[in-house]
Amino acid sequence: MTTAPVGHGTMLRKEDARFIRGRGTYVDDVTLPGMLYGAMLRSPYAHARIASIDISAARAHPKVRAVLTGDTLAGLNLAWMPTLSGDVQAVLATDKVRFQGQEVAFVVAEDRYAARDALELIDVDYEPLPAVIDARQALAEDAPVIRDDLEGRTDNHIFDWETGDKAAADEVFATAEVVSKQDMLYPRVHPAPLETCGAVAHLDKVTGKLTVWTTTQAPHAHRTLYAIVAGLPEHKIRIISPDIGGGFGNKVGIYPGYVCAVVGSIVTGKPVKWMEDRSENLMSTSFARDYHMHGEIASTRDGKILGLRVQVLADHGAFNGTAQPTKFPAGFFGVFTGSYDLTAAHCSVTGVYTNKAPGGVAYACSFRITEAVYLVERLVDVLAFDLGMDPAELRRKNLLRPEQFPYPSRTGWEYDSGDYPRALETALDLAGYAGLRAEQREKRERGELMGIGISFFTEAVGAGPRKHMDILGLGMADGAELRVHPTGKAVLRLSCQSQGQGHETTFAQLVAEQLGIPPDDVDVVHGDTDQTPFGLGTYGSRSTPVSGAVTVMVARKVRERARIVASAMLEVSPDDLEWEKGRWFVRGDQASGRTIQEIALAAHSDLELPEDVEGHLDATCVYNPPNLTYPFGAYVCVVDVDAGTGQVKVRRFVAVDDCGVRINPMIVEGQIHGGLADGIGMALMQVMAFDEDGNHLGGSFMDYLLPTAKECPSWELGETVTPSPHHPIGAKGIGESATVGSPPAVVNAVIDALRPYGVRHADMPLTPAAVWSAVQGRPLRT
Ligand code: MCN
Ligand code: CUM
Repeated sequence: MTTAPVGHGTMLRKEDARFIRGRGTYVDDVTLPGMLYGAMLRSPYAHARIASIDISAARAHPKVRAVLTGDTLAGLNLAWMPTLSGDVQAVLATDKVRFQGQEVAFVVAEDRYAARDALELIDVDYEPLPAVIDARQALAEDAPVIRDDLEGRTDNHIFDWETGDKAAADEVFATAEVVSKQDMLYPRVHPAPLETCGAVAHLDKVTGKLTVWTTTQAPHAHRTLYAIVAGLPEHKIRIISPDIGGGFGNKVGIYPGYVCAVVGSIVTGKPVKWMEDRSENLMSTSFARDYHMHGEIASTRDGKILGLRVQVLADHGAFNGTAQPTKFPAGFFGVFTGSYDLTAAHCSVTGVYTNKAPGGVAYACSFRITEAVYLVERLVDVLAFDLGMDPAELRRKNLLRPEQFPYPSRTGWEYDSGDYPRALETALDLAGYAGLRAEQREKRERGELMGIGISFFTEAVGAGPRKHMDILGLGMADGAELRVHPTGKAVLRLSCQSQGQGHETTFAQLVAEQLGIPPDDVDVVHGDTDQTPFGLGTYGSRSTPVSGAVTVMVARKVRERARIVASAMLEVSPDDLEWEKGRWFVRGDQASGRTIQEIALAAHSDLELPEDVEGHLDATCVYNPPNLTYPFGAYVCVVDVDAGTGQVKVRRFVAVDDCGVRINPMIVEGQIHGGLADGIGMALMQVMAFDEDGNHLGGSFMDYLLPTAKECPSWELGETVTPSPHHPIGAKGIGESATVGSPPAVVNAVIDALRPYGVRHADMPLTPAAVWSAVQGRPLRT
């Protein structure tokens, strides 16, 4: 491994020094004097009216300090809280429970065990109601109305949204030589970070300041939400996001448990910790996907794709709590035209309530691009199947060409840069595509099932231009502050928040590259609203595109300030100075320079500076991106399927990613490895399933399966580098690319393997049972 003392390049992660020694500080490691513990009582029913709640026995428990119910919260006007999608969600149920696992009462006790024990002493009288579990039944005439709390509500409809040009798409389809159609489900899955969600809340009665240590990907946005919900001024709220043990979107929203910990602290006057267990995490926090999609693709007989038409039924659960920019109720699903040059496209999405947990986009989703990429990449393979064409050839024929960039998509996006054919060819070469097809032919003759799956994806990450994108009215921009100490060491303060992505390393590298100092001389501070500038946080792979950009800008600002100081030191005009990594020197006189460290010290000295220049190098910046960045990639997956058992083995996986300029190639590859494993999980083993009464069937890792090294091949990575034209160093996001791009590659490979059986499509997860059923011609329905 090479190490880069300055700037971009592979270097080991600074944060790993504490992580791999077990020395990180996670929320559950936070212990305060006099701290109490909260536990949540949850609904056993998916849909039931609450007739009564008797908390007297729980209250009488000797170690219990408080019991909160919906009624207690209603007295404080906190029984309901706003969701990130402009809906409301019950903090503790008052009228009804609307999904199994919903929060009903909160016990605060002297220790965790007493809190849990006391939950059993609470007596809730439920009157069960019929539940809506299948989204396809949610809009039926006789479907029970889930959200009767909303005034005038007579059905389970949330929104209708559409994008593209319907008339143009219909015209293309009316005259197309070939139209292929396919229904497909992207099942409900869960981000399942190893660290579950939790909070330690402490209201200091003397100062009136509320401090919340919490698992959040967006500390500043959370602070503003708490301010709105609790009616406290923002400067009286401090959100601290310590080390986070994986987020994957699970830690974007605010959960009832956080609010209850806050109220528990207000009521008892003590710090209150609440940490959910694994089942609570899986059953009640942000799920992902649950998109029922109908796709149609039109083409000429020789495989020129002309158009796409899509209808989606989106299951949003009991409260519309999806996290995405306000104007985008279906997230960025609108990029469903993918990486292809076509004439027209149209899509409509209908959101419905069901008796399931709220949430909706989490799990490395890039705001629903996961679903969009899966849809279009399956459709292209279905078309290849119908045309009898090689799927690589079909993609080759239709990919956008380099000269089409910046490319205005049919649904209103502007792809910033790309060289798609090169990425595809690089992947096919790495895989040895022709050889694989030859091997497959031989195996088929022997009756063995081998499949080769391709996917090509384009993402839109780095939300976003503030004028188009906000969350609850907060524009999607980020700040950075860079302080340079007299000795030339620096502190970078950021509004984004690492959950394992290595920001302490890569953001230090960004500053190091701009200032020409070692990355170890740059300390990165994030995750504390009292210590960092405002910004919207980390999700949608926006840290590099947005916070990365502002980091480079603030470092360049510091460099320019250093130039003025250097000009005073060298007694020349700033215009006569030239920058070389780490120092300013007088043009034409290499020996004359001053290093950034010398300049930093001089800036704090008695050096005479021009009147309008303050005596230090510190700077702040805010960045409102002009556009998203559009990373892309080409994946090839090779599987072997056992026809007797339906078992799928992923034998090889080639991933060629293009995220523009890479800051730290090792970290980028780690992000890709993780996302590829996610893809195998979703494609082959994961689904949040429910029975018809709404009982959750995936409440543990025995039922909800995570892929391990055993299911993963040794990843084969390649890369191309197409810089983003508008990002200051040409970087694009990478954090979700592989999770987005890999599921269709795996599914396409399995379907390709099943070709001898005439299988054209089967829904994820392709468990042995699902594969076996598909082979029998009776695909499973989730
Ligand atoms: N990077 C780089 N060069 C690039 C792009 C990125 O070196 N051209 C580096 C970045 O500096 C950063 C990492 O790669 O250290 C990921 O950067 P980016 O793509 O900007 O993504 P974010 O940092 O915004 O991370 C969010 C993204 C999301 S939304 C999910 S979900 C997800 C993911 O990151 N959750 C993760 N990866 C995860 N990885 C871990 N370990 N844990 C999670 O919870
Ligand atoms: Cu959508 S999961 Mo990530 O954006 O935190």
